[in-house]
Amino acid sequence: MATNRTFTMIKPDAVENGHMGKIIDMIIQAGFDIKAMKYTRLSEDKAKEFYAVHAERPFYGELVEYMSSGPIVAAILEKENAVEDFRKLIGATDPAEAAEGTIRAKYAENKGRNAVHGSDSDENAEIEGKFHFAANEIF
Ligand code: IDP
Ligand code: MG
Repeated sequence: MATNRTFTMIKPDAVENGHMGKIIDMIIQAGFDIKAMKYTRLSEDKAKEFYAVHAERPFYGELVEYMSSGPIVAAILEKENAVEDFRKLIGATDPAEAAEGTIRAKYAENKGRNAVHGSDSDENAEIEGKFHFAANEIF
């Protein structure tokens, strides 16, 4: 059953490039309620753990280095059909393939430094949300 929640990170490139506010505004304007949010930084170990499913991929080392390279915004978002609708709002992994008007089309640098994360399933949304937030940080 759909939980109507998803998890996102505004990634280091987007924060560094000054897009944090515009991305949060797009998320709110698209109808997502913010249930939890923090400005934080992943340690190398935490980035390794978060992306463990990609450990065998050739870009894993690069991904871990990038995701721990600077501050991020982590957030839990709520909306009907949250996971699927948020993936639509962010667009394809590679901004060159992302639909016009999506967050990645507007703000991502490339396939690796692609501005935002969005959970790919209800199950992962829950796991990823709990990875970043304690129960008393979720509203
Ligand atoms: P997703 O973020 O759209 O779900 P995934 O395939 O789950 O994409 O990959 C996780 C993250 O790994 C991507 O968002 C991107 O930052 C990075 N990544 C994916 N594919 C590549 C690649 O081919 N080169 C470099 N980085 C990549
Ligand atoms: Mg993914």
